[in-house]
Amino acid sequence: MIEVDCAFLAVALEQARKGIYGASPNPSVGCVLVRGNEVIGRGFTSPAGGPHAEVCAIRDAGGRARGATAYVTLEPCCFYGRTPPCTEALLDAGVARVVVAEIDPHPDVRGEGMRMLERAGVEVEHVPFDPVLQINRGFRSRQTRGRPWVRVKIAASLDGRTAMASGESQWITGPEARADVQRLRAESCAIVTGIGTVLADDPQLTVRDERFSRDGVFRQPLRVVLDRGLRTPTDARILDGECLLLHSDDAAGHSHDDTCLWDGEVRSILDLLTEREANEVLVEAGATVAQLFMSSGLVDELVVYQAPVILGASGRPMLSGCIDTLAEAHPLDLREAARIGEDTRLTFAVRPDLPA
Ligand code: AOF
Ligand code: ZN
Repeated sequence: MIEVDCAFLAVALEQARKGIYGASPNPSVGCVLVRGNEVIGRGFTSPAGGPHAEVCAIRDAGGRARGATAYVTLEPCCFYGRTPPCTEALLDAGVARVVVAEIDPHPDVRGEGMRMLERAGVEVEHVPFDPVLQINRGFRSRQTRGRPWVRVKIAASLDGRTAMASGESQWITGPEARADVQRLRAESCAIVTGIGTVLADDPQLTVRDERFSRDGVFRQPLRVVLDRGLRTPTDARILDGECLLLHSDDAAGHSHDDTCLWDGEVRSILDLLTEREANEVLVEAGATVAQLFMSSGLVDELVVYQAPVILGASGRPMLSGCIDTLAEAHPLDLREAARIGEDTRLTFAVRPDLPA
């Protein structure tokens, strides 16, 4: 039975994957309704305010849901948020059995969705299915750790240089790697960079790849500039769209309307982003900001795109910090090495995995 359950949870996971570029701040959830081994309805989470996966699947089944089994990647919600509880929708539709892959870590749910269904006579089963956990690591992090899931991305040469001494850096990695970075951005609710990068590259840090739009609409991440002195030029491209400038208390004013006082700590950036309901955060910056994050103990993943080129010892380093003894070296845990065009993408876990 567990094998059949996992097979249908895998179909539900395919649905959940369709929602990842649009669901935040909600988790992306997939749901399939099954009757006699036949999938009769499919659904995934709509952008915030829209129907959840279960409601979409029930609608897709067009009145055939009575007596069916619902396979959901996340426990059905049981409270009124922006939308009514899915537990009620499942009961109204007459679903007989619900199989859940992950308990919803939201404090108003945490098993209560399952208990509520059970009390109403529905057969409920929690079948832990690890492949679903990755999709909502950001949502889970925010609910259980009170901070977003954090990824640092660095593009470097074989000898670990990110730019020439002059700052010249476009482009070290190839077009395929840069297209892959579009995916990292699309998965992120916020992107953090530094004033050095803004002044040197005038980046947009937006998602522009059609693969990540939904019906032609892009969900752009909030861009955050660590700009202690508020030196971001008023015509900087990063100020187009949602952008937050973090500054110190002796900074002069700025005409931009979204600025915030910042004490220089990574923890306070993450507190601010948690308040803004950011699930996943991407750091795309130079050596100073990358160092600030890597040394904070608050980074979950490091992604390095390594180009087959040597830039030499005068090039800029990946991180600005100096380490004197091997004992103080930063240990990393290599999770994946993949070839992306001519480059290599190395994915490292920086902290232990989140508890499920
Ligand atoms: C589900 N199915 O597809 C998702 C769920 O404000 P609302 O009404 O959109 O509710 C958001 C909460 O619902 C979110 O914090 C999380 O606990 C849960 N997400 N639940 O049954 C879904 N996305
Ligand atoms: Zn729901």
